[in-house]
Order: sequence, then C-alpha cells, then structure tokens
Amino acid sequence: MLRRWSAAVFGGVLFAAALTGCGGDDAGGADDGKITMGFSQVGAESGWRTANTKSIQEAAQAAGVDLKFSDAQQKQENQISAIRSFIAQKVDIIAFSPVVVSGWDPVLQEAKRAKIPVILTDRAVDSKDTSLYKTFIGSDFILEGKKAGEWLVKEYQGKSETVNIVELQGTTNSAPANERRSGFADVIKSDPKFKVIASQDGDFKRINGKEVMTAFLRAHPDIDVLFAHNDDMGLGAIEAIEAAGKKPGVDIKIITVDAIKDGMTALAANKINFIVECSPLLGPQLMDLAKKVLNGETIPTRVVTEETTFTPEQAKAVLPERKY
Ligand code: GYE
Repeated sequence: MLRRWSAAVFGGVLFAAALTGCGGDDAGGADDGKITMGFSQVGAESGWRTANTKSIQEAAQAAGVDLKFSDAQQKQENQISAIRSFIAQKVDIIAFSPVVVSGWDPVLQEAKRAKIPVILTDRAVDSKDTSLYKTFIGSDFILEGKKAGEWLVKEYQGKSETVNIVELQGTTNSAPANERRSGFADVIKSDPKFKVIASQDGDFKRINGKEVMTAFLRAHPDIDVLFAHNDDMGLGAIEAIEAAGKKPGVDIKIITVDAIKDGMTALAANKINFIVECSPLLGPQLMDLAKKVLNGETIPTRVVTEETTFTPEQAKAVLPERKY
C-alpha cells in the first residue's frame, strides 16, 4: 500500500507532504512503498488466457507491484465481487479484463467514489461514462475480424461458387466476440457468394468448439470454411472435423485468432489455414501505465496492441521461438 500522506516531524514542526498522486486514503496494507494492484482475470478458458495471466504475474513481480490476483471463472458476478473486495481492501489501483461488455457502471462508480483508479485490460466495457476508467489496453478486435475476412476474400478471389461459412463465436456479449464477428462480417459482405450459414457461441473453449462443430457438421454437410474466434475453439473443431472423416485445412478451410503455440503448430501442419494474431503479453504495459496513473501522469485513454497475421509458412518460421 502506498501512503498518500506522510507526516514527518522536523525540529518540532509537523509537515504533511503529498507523496504521490495515488488514489485512496491510507488504511490497511503495509507502508512498504509498494503499489498494490487488484486484478480480476476472466478465467482460464484458453491458451491465450493462460499466457496473459503469466504475463501479468511476471510483470507485476518485475515491477515490484504487489498483485492481488483473482480468477472469475468466466462469471461476471465473480468479477464484481472481486472488484468490491479490492475496494474494501483499499488497493492502490484496480485492473480487470471484463468478461462481457455490459453491466459495469455500478461497481465502477463504487471504485471511483473510493478514489481507486481502474485500468481495463484486454476487453472493453460499454459504459457511456468514460471517466469510470483511466485507460483501456488491448487489441483492436474489429481489425482482427477484418484481417480474417480479408484473407478469405483473397483466398476465393476469381471464384463465383457460394462459400458456406460457419462461425464459432467467443463468449456471448464479450468485446472480442462482438467485434471479431462484426469486423469479419463487414469485409465478407462485399461479395454475396460468402454465406455465414451457422454461427454459435463456443465460449472460447476447446471442448465447446468441438461440441458446436460436431453439431454444425451434422446439420450442414456442405461447410467450406470455419471462422473460429480463437485458436482453442478451432483446435476443438479440428477434432470434430477429423472424427467426421474430413480433412481440416483441406475439406474445410480454417481461420482462427490468437496465434498461441498449439494454434501455430496446427497452422504449420496445414490443419489451420490462417491465424490472426492477438497478443496476450499485456503485463509490462499494464504495470507501466499503472505506475504513471499513480504518479499523476497523463496517459493515453486507449493503448492498442501491435499485431500481425500468420500463414503456414510464417508459422513454421516463428514456431521454434514461440514462447506461449
Ligand atoms: O482471444 C481468447 C480468450 O479476450 C482477447 O479471450 C481475449 C480472448 C482471446 O479466451 O482466446
């Protein structure tokens, strides 16, 4: 806990000096000069999430930040109670990755009243009042969806037959599911040959990807393309496709998002055709911005992660050095 006020007695005179611009009056927590950050993570639903958690924990340690980490198991109510508990503990700063976009205003107002600054990481909220958080660090999910769509348009250039697409969506009402879906739809609508014949929630999990794809395959014998909102759902779908006696990447072309090691391995093996990168390594930037906020420095209200895309050849080239 950082002390907001420090009192010192010099020659019988009492001075009170403001040390930092950090929020929250001092109470509870040790006066060890350390920043205390409460972090509410979405869960452990995917390889991306595991890498993101590791990045945040390692960066906190490297930055000397005392991290109170809480896993919400993909439930908004767990995130809300974690944030309330961080407020009660009078942490210096709260960071969280909101599982869904809506329903955050009341708890964010509570943090604001307690003068505890909030940073959004990875996923956005739909709050109209942007004074409820200091900044939002993470990817441009619309752009990711567009990149997926652009690859498809190029892949089927010059062909006129209908392209039947199925979509495995991330968690319903989460920023990445909403935005990857709309970015993709925006690009493919330019050509009526592209038809999304089924689109369903797979909750960003491998097991759900397998289940939903199994149902898709039963209902639609003529699937040409799968767009999965993350690698894990795509990897689950590959199992379903193989179980149905089809060749992933050949009979059904597959596009995914994230570029975690398992996804890149499947890409290099030509079971996935294209991956749009989404970087989970947000920890160092988060710690840096948290320090700046607590020092009263002005920071950008949006920090966008830089990302690329991968073909099978590119995956082969980078796989040996891929850390996550
Ligand atoms: O793509 C997915 C994870 O919010 C960007 O969440 C993140 C997404 C990521 O479960 O794998």
